[in-house]
Amino acid sequence: MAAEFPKLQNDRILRAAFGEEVDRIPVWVMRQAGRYLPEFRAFRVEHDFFKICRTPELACEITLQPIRRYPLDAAIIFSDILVIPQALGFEVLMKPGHGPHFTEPLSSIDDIARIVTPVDVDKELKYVFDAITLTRHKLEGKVPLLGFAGAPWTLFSYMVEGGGSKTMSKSKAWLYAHPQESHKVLGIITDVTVDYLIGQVKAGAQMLQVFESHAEYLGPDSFKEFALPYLRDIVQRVKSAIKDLGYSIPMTVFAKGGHYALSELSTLGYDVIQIDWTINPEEARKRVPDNITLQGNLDPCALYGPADSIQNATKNMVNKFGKRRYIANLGHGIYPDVNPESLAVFIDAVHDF
Ligand code: 1CP
Repeated sequence: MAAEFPKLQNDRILRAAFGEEVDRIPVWVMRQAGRYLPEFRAFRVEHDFFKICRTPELACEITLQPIRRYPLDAAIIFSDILVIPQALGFEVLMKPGHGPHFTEPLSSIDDIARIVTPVDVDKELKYVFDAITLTRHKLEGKVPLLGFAGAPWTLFSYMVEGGGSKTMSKSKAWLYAHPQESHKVLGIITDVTVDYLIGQVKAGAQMLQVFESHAEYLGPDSFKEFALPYLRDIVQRVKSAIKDLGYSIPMTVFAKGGHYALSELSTLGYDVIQIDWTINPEEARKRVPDNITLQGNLDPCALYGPADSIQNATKNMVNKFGKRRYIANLGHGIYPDVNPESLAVFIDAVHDF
């Protein structure tokens, strides 16, 4: 199937992920297709968020917007981590300015019976696979296309909280009051996520990232019990299945605020570990063995500074990571009120190395 896609012209990010030499440091940015771009905001006036996700032509168009504007080294398919809870039977709305909203979150353990499982991903998430295949063609081999999914603990916390939360106290209460049931739900999410990521690769994704965005709410012990085993399960099952299909695809894990678990994360089988801006890259290198690539980690707020300050911060960051086994990125998604010009300064500063 891969042979049907246009030939890849820029494989820097894949080479860096596998520890091969690169002529210049690859760079992409989380949420690179997003509200900081006027062309994205124009789209959102006309289209509901999940309608864009569910319409391959629209998702493809949004994915390509930042690629047209900037010399990025990867595209990431436009979608959201919450398409998995939707496939499990939850209604999720995206309220402009407020973020995601579940109409009926998991409010008691009896609600576990409402979860629709098993999920036929080829049917329920076909729209994502179609968007990936279309985008892979439309990219014309310019840069690799990344796929992604939310990690089980992060999705579980949304399914219980029903939206964003400052403390995650409802979902953490489940971990302490109902550990057995929590594991059951985490297992259900893991199974569908494995099928989903395999489906993305079959559809044309050339690299995969798993977002454990809510790692910061756990601690070493709860992460070890409720996050780590599922992150391991995902990488091992996906890698083994795609290997049987003849693919070799790098996988990245991002446990935001989870530095306390960096050593353990390094043992799971991911090729790349993304870090946020609250850890010094030199410290991260010490804790992660040198057969793993690091990705990150400029403070997204650095992009509010003037050009010379962005250039200095970027230079400082790259010097700390070193050029080998490195993919440049922000430490979290780009904020909606960043000036698009500032992103260009960041990308150029990385490439100028
Ligand atoms: O360009 C890209 O990076 C691809 C698209 C992408 C990705 C990878 C979007 C589009 N969302 C995501 C992942 C995602 N979604 C994560 C993991 C990464 C992270 O930590 O940021 C998370 C936690 C979500 C959940 C989510 N979706 C939030 C956070 C809410 C909270 O709890 O604080 C929000 C605001 C969204 C909506 C969303 N997703 C994507 C965009 C561009 C937007 C803005 C929606 C809009 O236009 O109204």
